Amino acid sequence: MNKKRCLSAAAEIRKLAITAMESAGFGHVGGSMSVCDALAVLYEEIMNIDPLNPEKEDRDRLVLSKGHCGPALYAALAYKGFFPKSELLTLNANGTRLPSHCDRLKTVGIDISTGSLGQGLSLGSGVAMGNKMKGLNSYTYVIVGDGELQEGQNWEAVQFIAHRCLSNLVILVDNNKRQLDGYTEQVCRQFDIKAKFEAFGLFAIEVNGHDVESIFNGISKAKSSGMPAAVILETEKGHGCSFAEIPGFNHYMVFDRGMAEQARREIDRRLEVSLRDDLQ
Ligand SMILES: Cc1ncc(C[n+]2csc(CCOP(=O)(O)OP(=O)(O)O)c2C)c(N)n1
Ligand SMILES: [Mg+2]
Repeated sequence: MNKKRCLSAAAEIRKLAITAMESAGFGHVGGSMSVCDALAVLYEEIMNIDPLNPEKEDRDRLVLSKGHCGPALYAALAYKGFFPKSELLTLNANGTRLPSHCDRLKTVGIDISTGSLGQGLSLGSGVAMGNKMKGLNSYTYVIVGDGELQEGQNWEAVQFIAHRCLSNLVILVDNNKRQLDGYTEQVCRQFDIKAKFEAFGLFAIEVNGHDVESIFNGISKAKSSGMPAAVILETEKGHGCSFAEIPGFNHYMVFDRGMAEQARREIDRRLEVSLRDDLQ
């Protein structure tokens, strides 16, 4: 993998997501930031997609089951050229093609509509099953939140995924330890997420969800296991956005241009540091 390119992509996706939410004046900053590094690796290094042919049949699919983090996915799609970056400024505005939550009928590059938590894995398993039946060489990646995993429908889907041996499906858990109104541990403990997936017969691996190399290696191992797989991304809610890296409530934030500008400057500075460290 090209680490430098992934680091730059992650920084750009973070900045674009902040810019999109800045235009609305608010947004799901915490969960959007925690998933940016995974989106960078997926779209830059892993997924077979073509922005010039977004409907090609054998493309890889992405289901952002935590659909409230649409701005992060829109940022990744704009970064890849699915639509102009300037369109990000229409986030959530009347008549926009970029609603706050993902809508496959509105946005080019979105494969599945999401926002009602708990359903993306079931939908993704149907997509993976259909593609397997068609004999397509295509992977389906489903990103779920750790709070979202409290919903029982997920585990029904995991059972189905194991039963049908859907080795063309990779679940990515954004384990940012927080949900809407607090720490997941306090709201409803997840216990050992990896052990739970393994108990259903999946290959499971934990990786540092803010380290592009670890993410890449984790997804590669998941794919080469030949089994349905889960990659648990150990992340921090709000990661990389200075005003969201706080211990209190950072799920949904109202912020102004000054805060956004400061955050973008900080992202540039951190990117410079990581690129320099990487050269040493
Ligand atoms: C079925 C359903 N119930 C409630 C909500 C409201 N809601 C939006 S985000 C959220 C918290 C999600 O937490 P988590 O899955 O951990 O996501 P993240 O931390 O990545 O934002 C909730 C309860 C929803 N979107 N769908
Ligand atoms: Mg969470």
